[in-house]
Amino acid sequence: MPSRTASLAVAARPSTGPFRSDPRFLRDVIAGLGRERKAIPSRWFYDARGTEIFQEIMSLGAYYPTRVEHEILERHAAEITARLAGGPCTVVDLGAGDGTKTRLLLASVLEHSPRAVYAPIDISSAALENVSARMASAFPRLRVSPIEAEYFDGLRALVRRDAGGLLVLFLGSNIGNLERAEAVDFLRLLRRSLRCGDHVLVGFDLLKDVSVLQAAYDDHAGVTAAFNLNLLARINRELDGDFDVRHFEHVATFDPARPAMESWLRSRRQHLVRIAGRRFRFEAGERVHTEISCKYREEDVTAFAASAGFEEVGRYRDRRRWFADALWRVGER
Ligand code: AVJ
Repeated sequence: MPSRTASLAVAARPSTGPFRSDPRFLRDVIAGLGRERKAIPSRWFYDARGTEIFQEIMSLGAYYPTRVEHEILERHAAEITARLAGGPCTVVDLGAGDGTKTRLLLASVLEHSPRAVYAPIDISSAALENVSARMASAFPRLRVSPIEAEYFDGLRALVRRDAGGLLVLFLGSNIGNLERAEAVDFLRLLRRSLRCGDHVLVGFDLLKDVSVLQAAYDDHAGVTAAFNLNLLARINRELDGDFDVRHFEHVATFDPARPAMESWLRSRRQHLVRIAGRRFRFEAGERVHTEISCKYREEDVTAFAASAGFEEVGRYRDRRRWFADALWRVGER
């Protein structure tokens, strides 16, 4: 079970090669569209185009998570790094993106430990090169050690190689794409991959007014719609599909029971689609589930730390309490 969770989280990254498509993509699409309730995992959003559209989402006024977490790190980076008691020697970045938020932390880490190492872990060499180059030019004396690997393989290699303490970043509420049980598995595996005295900083998007959530996940400019619909275009490109993207529309709903925002692609009419030689029938109004973005209460964050076996060292929020970064420490086993 843990290894499945690991690859789930890892795959929330750009795809690997430009020409060959991942065989897991075909498998997930065939299985997901063959189900009674059709679904495609959100990990497949991030091909080159999807990554580009996600960058655009992050620059939207309505997409608050990036902005408010940036605010948190701007306000609290010094406090966070002061909590790291003597460390860390290595800042590990899981899902660095363009590294804008990580930069705020690194500036402060480097004040305490000038010999700190920056180690982004990613399965996409393009993403790694990009963020490594950005960090190296922002901090000319920073030691940058990119690791091209799945998250937990990369961590294992680091822990074996490095004597110093680690600070592992998992920002942006990427954890929200996991169902709760999967998130617990992920955090437990993370905890087990680390040593006593290591720290993690995990971003959680907090529950807030539904109108704010709705605007963020169904923006007026249609960027989130384009992001969601790109999944179908990617299937056409990589899996020999014949989706007419115009026959689908983006739908974002709020489920108060989870609570979570969910994304769907809704078929506007009854039609057939061919993918890799197979046929799939869509009814008018039928929806394909494509993403869950969990929203958390403060006590959920506390419960995650407890069930994964971390000790909470600090929790940092923006002024409106829309987002929280939790700093957890690995204690004695
Ligand atoms: C990258 C998973 C944090 O769930 O908010 C943005 C992805 N989906 N708009 C999120 C996303 C729709 C995003 N994460």
